[in-house]
Amino acid sequence: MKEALEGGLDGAGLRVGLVVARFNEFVTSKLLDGSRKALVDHGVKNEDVTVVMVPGSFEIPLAAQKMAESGGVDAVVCLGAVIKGETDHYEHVSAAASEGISNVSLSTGVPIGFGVLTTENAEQAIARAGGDHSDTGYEATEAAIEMANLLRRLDDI
Ligand code: INI
Repeated sequence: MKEALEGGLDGAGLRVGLVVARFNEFVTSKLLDGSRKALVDHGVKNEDVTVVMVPGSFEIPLAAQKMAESGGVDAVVCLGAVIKGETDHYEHVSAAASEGISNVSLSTGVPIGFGVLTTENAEQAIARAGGDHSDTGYEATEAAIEMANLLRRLDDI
């Protein structure tokens, strides 16, 4: 059996697009901080990063699709925070975001890091945005880098 292929986390030369929701900005700004840290840690150059802001998580898929279709990015990272306590259409917004983002990735072939938090309350969201639980912005960005590298390797098999 051949060795398993993995993408790895070398971001040198990768062009990355970030789509960030302004809704719940007190969380999404922290997700963006985590994402930027991952990009720096893994060698993605500042000039290779394009950031776009959208009103809320519902709007993320369309902006991600446009970016992915542009041919100008190797990977996209989507960052948003859908907090249950604050809306009765939580299910609709979170489903539209997650299904939409997944569909964009599959239909365009561009890897997308999924950094949209869906939580019961603001405390949980903060904890997962670089607080004491996890750093979803950082992790979603690493996933996007790894998948972009893996797809390049899969072109050669
Ligand atoms: N958008 C979010 O990103 N998070 C939320 O928690 C949220 N809530 O609570 O409603 C939210 N709503 C806005 C939505 O994403 C759209 O921007 C809006 O419906 C306009 O299309």
